Amino acid sequence: MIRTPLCDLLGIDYPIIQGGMAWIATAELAAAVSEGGGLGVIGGGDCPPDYIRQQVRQAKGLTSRPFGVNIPLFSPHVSADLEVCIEEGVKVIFTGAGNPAPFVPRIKEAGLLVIPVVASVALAKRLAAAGVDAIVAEGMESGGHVGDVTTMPLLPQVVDAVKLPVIGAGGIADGRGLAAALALGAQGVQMGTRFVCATECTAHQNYKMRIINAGDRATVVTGHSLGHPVRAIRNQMTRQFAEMEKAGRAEEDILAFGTGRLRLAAIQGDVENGSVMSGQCAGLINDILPAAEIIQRTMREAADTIKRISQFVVCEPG
Ligand code: TUI
Repeated sequence: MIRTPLCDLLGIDYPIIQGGMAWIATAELAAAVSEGGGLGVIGGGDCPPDYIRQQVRQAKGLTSRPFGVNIPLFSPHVSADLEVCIEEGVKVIFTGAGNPAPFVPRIKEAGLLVIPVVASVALAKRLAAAGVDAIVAEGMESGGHVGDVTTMPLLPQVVDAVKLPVIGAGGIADGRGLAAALALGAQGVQMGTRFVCATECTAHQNYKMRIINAGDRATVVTGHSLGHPVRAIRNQMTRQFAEMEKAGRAEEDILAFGTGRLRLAAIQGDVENGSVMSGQCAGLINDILPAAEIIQRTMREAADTIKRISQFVVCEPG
């Protein structure tokens, strides 16, 4: 059994948070993760407030346990989506892909927890000063929009920089990863790609199979030229995208080319022309399991890992 103060803050049994992936983390997945003792998170993406309300109500119908909503800051609906979460009594707001400082006072005044996902020490410090409740430090091994520091150096630097619970993310898909994150000072982990391959995840089967069949070098990052790097499994779409960037095509052409690609892969199952966002840990994922089993297995493996490595600690002679 591994329990950290983060579990008490969030009202959960195990220090495992499910990444709030746009178009992928629907109410069904979030509720299944929360029912399994972790924290489920609905991916708000750039969806309008009615969709968020429907998703939150659906999740409430499936679980009485706490869950969160992730609102990426490039959404045109951030304020309206937040108000819906406040009205509906969501326990915790996660943010990504930007600086949520302007929204922190409203979220705190309404009594919700706010936990930003950050990719740098600088933003972690700024947000700690703005009054957030915890920080997810996400290394560039993660899927989707990425920063430029890997988890191994980022996580302990964020832990040292803020006096808040820190959650490790990026490259974590099993109990060894959870044990490693705890060793680096985290109080828990956020896993996205691992939960795409949960039975309850509504993403298209083709998307899940691309992750199952992926090896260690299956993902690539495109979008550097746009200042918005995104990690996804290499396919026709990433090759065309990279060619357009290399050819120096106009930014608006590349943006137009990329629009709607995640939805195309996740909902329609076109995993050649769509964007199959995934972390580098795809190579570690070999099965589709109920969310509760993913959580149980991760917890068991983490405890076994900690026991195994503690055997290497020997007393000094004399
Ligand atoms: O946000 C994420 N990952 C995401 S969001 C997303 S949605 C999407 N949909 C379609 C196409 C593209 C994306 C998919 N994946 N992770 C957290 C994260 N935040 N990673 C990097 C950052 C970040 C980067 C720069 C946060 C802040 C930042 O600068 C802000 C500032 O003002 O310093």
